Amino acid sequence: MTAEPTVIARRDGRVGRILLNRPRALNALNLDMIRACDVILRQWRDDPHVHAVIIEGAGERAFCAGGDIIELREAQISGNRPVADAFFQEEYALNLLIATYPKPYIALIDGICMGGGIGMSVHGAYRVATEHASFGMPETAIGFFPDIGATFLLPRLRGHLGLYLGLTGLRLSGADAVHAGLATHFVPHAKLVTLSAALAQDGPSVLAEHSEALPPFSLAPHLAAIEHCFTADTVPGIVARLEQQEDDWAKRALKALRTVSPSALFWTLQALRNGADLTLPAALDAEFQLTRTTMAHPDFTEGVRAMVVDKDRKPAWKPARIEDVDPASIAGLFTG
Ligand code: QUE
Repeated sequence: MTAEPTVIARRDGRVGRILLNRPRALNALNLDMIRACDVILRQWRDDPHVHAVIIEGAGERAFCAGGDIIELREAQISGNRPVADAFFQEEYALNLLIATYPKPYIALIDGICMGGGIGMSVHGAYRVATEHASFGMPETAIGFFPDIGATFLLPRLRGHLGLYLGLTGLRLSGADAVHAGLATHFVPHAKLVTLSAALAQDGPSVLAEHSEALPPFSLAPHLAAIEHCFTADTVPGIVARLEQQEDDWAKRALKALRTVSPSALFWTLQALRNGADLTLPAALDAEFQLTRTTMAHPDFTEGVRAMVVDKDRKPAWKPARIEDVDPASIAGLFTG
């Protein structure tokens, strides 16, 4: 018996459908899946019968939880640079293919959408989120950084929201993701099957009539504080401004910053600043260079161990405190 394919691609009416099909791994992307998506997207790009692409995740829980970081950690430990290089190079090339796709690319996001899952959706023209959707860029929690073009995307979100999301790794609901600009339409889970069939028939023009009015942005009361805190010059400066805020929102943000890798906060802040002035292709190139230096830092292997392999959620960061990170050691990661 052969294993079920991890990517299922099929034609349906006027659209091509891609199903990320690794539900037990929350549809996390491995290199085979990245290659399969690349092949089918190139084929459909030149197929006059395919007018749009719809991508979804299999199962109830996730659109796509990220990349296969356990394999990347093993590559790092065994010194297998070609495996890690191939993964990131091909993943980022796929992100760029989606961003420049000449036909409507529509992601239906009905569960967890993090990291590499953001890369498979947010670069496309249409991102439909349900009330089951949860968006996040949690890489600082594994001693990495928001990649997949996030160094381009996040600094362009309004009100410095991207700095807040990329540093803390905190999640947004589907409706909040529309407010933030990560998603484009909010559709109730109960209407998703109907919408999906209508999209196959009539294309993206049906999106508006199936979309729901948005509930208020849950971060609205905190936008001024986010702008104030996350425009500080340095990581310790951001922490100091959060410490002066009184409310529970600031306490949660501070707790998140005190939990993730201190070093990752420093290199993420720098990477997001740099990305603000780059094109998407240049940002992806810079991210690729940064994968090589940050993966070699002990916090990456330790972070993936603690959060994904052993799941003890108790990473031993080096250094352990934000106050002990040497800024000079961070600058060296960016000089290729
Ligand atoms: C932070 C992250 C990731 C994470 C957990 C974090 C991440 C990622 C995964 C993940 C999830 C399910 C899988 C898998 C990996 O978890 O980026 O292989 O099956 O991809 O706390 O950044």
